[in-house]
Amino acid sequence: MSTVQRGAFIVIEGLDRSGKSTQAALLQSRLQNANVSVKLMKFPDRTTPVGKMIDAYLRSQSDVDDRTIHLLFSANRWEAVSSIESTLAAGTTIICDRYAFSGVAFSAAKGLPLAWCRSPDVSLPAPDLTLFLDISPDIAKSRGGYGEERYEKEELQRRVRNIFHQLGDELPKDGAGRWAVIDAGRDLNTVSESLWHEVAITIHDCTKQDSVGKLWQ
Ligand code: Z5A
Ligand code: MG
Repeated sequence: MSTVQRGAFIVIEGLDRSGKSTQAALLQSRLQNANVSVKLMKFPDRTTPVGKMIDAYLRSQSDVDDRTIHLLFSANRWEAVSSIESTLAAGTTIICDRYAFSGVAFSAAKGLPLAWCRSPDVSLPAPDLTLFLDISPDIAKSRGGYGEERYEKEELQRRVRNIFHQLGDELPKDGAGRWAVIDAGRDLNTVSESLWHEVAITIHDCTKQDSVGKLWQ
């Protein structure tokens, strides 16, 4: 009888327009070409009832109190937990475009206390690897589409970047649950190669572990 080795839980984080969605899609096809079973996820997941409320807020079609929207972003992750756990247990690797680090970084940058922001996401499935696509707000601003949604303002993005770095500094730089900083200001293929290097290490290592960890516990 063979045992299924679990998939890796890989999160891509970063500022707006750092290339997360572009790189997540590239990573997915590269893994598929290497015969790795892979699923792409994205937060916010705007397709669920909670996600539709978030979408209306982000597109400034509704106003929601800062704490309330924070809890909705978190609820949008919690509603996906059973799917994340069963997918990983079945041996499929997840590439997740934004996660709880975005949740804390954006709300804390608006002025909410960091500890308060973190608490609703405590004990979510912990990523085996978080790839932080680091980019200066100036370069991000020069990329397509910037400025269309609620949070796409330069000063806020600077504060968000600092909080991301603070959250990343708490995580290990090697081994399980590590945080890898990727210079996302480079050309698409160079960034993609850096991500591939980190992902290959994690997929190799994490399938030896039994179950996914718990975030911030
Ligand atoms: N948010 C929150 O507050 N709380 C939470 O818990 C969560 C999120 C989960 C919407 O997120 C907002 O929700 C976001 C955080 C907040 N705030 N804002 N603003 P979203 O993920 O839905 O946002 P998005 O619309 O997907 O945009 P994005 O993620 O910011 O962009 P991206 O995915 O990082 O970039 P991209 O779409 O891949 O690329 C952007 C452009 O740059 C595009 O034209 C590419 O062709 C180009 N590009 C990409 N890579 C390169 C390189 N290397 N060189 C040159 N050009 C490039
Ligand atoms: Mg995106």
